[in-house]
Amino acid sequence: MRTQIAIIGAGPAGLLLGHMLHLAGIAAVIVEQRSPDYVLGRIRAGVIEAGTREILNAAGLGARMEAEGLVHDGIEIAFDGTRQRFDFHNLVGRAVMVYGQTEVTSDLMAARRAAGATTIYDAADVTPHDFDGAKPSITYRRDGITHRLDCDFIAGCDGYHGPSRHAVPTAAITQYERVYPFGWLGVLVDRPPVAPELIYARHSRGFALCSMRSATRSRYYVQCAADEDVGAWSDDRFWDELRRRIGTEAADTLQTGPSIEKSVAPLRSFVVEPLRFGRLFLAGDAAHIVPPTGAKGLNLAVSDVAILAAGLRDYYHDRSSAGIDAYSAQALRRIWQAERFSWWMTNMLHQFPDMTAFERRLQRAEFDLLRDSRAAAQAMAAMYTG
Ligand code: FAS
Ligand code: PHB
Repeated sequence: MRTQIAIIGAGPAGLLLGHMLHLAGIAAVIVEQRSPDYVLGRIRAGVIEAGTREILNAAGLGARMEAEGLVHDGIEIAFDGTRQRFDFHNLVGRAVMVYGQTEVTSDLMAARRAAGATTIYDAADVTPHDFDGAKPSITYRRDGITHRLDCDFIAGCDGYHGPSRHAVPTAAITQYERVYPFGWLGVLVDRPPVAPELIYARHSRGFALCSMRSATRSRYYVQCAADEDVGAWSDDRFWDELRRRIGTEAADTLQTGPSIEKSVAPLRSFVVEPLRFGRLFLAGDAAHIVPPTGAKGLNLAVSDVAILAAGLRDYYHDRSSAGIDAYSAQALRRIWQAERFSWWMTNMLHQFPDMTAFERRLQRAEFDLLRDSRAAAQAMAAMYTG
């Protein structure tokens, strides 16, 4: 089989890239190791930045998001029980959209089906080949048969554990990483959210986040050990711990119920440079990871793909390689700003096992600056809303 762009991974990055290329009349085949249901079953991001909302709408993907998503003009940060609201509309004139990654992925899958474009699910041993030459290809095994897909370019949208980045010779790639000494234990519950907007809570027992997916479905997180055993957490134990961390006002209004999903996510900051290796491009989590504190992961994947799709459009429409040649440097500028913001939010709000009294006091100073300085609050709001 042959196509113009072979995309590895049918997560948000791969599906959005496929959609944008389809709109530009460029053929792409997506090869995914899991089933569609498995991909949809992963509970991940919840906040859509203003820029991401614009990109999805411009690509004709925003109808259900605009109909069902929740527009939020701000967030609250609770610091040792004191809650402070940050009004994004007043600070930077922007809002965010609360709309789960599962829904974004579902909308992307529906668009791909409507386009009649090829997505190969349940593919094993997906491997990129010869991307340092002029005739790249990928191979994969399905139904006991090894298939080869010849292409002009390969887009590695296969997430942190995918094969694309690992296929690059180590001498050609630089990795930057910070692994955090904790994780997030997340719960999904069909109960109304505890507050109309997200609450990020810093507490001596650890960080907590009150988020949501709709007016009747909430998403909560508590900081936990990086290797936490999710089986050791009954729902009651989770709700008791969450109440301790979010302050009495929120704790008194928290509506609990049976969890419909419960999982532990490790936290790391990670970037590889560059993002292009001959005819292989890396995008999304295959290229970078941020701690979810800043709600940047999904949004970064979207901005990578928007830059890459524009470059590939110029290549095929205008025979200009300027866009794809500039992809890595352009994407990395945005990536590193999101990495800094996510690292900063994570350092301000989490308990670190080896934190000194001075560092603990600095966390308070960071919060006080946000509360007392409009300029500092505007900087945070600008980064959070994207
Ligand atoms: P994805 O990982 O979503 O997709 C990669 C795809 O490639 C997957 O479908 C995978 O099955 C496939 N793949 C992997 N190996 C393959 C192979 N060998 N062959 C073929 N296909 C292969 N972001 C936020 O903003 N907020 C959050 O709260 C948040 N929580 C997260 C929790 C977890 C546990 C994780 C892992 C991530 C979380 N993220 C969060 C970040 C997340 O939303 C990612 O940024 C987003 O999924 C990035 O999308 P992709 O780059 O498409 O990567
Ligand atoms: C979520 O709703 O899953 C969510 C929201 C904001 C974050 C992280 C996760 O910063």
